[in-house]
Amino acid sequence: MRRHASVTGDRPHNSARMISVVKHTATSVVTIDRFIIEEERNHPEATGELSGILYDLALAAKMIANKVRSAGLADILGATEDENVQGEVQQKLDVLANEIIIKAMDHGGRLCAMASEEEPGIIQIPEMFKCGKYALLFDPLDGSSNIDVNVPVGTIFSVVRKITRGRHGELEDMLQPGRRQVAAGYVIYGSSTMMVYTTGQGAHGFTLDPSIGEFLLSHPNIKIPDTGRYLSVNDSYEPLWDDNVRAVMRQYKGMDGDRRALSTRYVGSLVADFHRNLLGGGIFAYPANKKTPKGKLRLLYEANPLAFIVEQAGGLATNGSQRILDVEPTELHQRVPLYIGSKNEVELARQVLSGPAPALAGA
Ligand code: AHM
Ligand code: MG
Repeated sequence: MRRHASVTGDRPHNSARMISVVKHTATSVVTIDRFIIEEERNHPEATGELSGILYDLALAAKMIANKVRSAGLADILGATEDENVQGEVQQKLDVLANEIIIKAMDHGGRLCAMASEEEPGIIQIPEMFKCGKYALLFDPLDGSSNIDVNVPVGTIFSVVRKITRGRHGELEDMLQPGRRQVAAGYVIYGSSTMMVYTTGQGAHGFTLDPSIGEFLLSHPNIKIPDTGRYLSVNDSYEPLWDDNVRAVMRQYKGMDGDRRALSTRYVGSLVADFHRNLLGGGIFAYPANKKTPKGKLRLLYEANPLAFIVEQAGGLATNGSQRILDVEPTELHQRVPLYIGSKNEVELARQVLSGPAPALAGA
């Protein structure tokens, strides 16, 4: 298992006044629960509600991991007849993962509402439960078209503070720019199950030890290399891209300019592509194209949480002209072009995409 520098050794990003409370060596066994508690101690004003949300999400992740692992055996592969709000056919595991998260999160008294990529509107907290001061947004099972072929899938989540006054959460609570997130993370159900999250004190990764059912700290304070090795993009949309997008892709591939060519890797599961690039360095791009002028990925459920993590790891995320975390959401299921990963690669995308249309060789 890969180990990074210890938390005590690296000062987390944006909290100069933070005290280091997590004391461990590279071989210490630290559960996610203990890590969350120790992070919370950096905030004497904390009520423990955010920590509670993270525990519950870790529990939901374990339950989903269990379903994903036994998917082939349990004969639950294949599509249901329902279509989700995006007009896509839902896989059964999407439905299950959605239900697991709602059931794990609705009764804790910490959330005022939820929003899921699989549901058209806000999910309210049932009347019988207390409402809290946070809202949760999530993509229960990203990359679900890969389920049938045993390719990694993932869960992505984002937590924001409630800003409206009533008991229940409202659309306004959900439509906050990503820079206001208080926590975000993802779970990758791959050769092992990993959860990576941030509360703005660095990005930390935990690997599930299935023998004891615990997430253990395996990747404290993740840092993405400034220059990447990998390019993750679906090249089959090339005929539909505009010239600026083609120009930046040619540079990534070493066909123009003086950069070393990146290696292409595209799983087609955002979480898997993002995770590889976060650890190894690289850029994931889902550009706008003529058929999907706003791109495919969702600002609130996919781009914002991963942008929060990548920035905490020293990387960047842009839609081509604007930092993802500064994009003002106007609707729940809003899509956004996404360029996310190593600083130097994302910066190149920003420069080329916000510049004048280039004259392409052979165009
Ligand atoms: P989903 O949330 O419906 O699973 O769709 C998102 C997925 C991402 O995981 C992945 O990066 C992308 O769609 C792949 O799209 P494409 O097949 O167009 O390359
Ligand atoms: Mg998704």
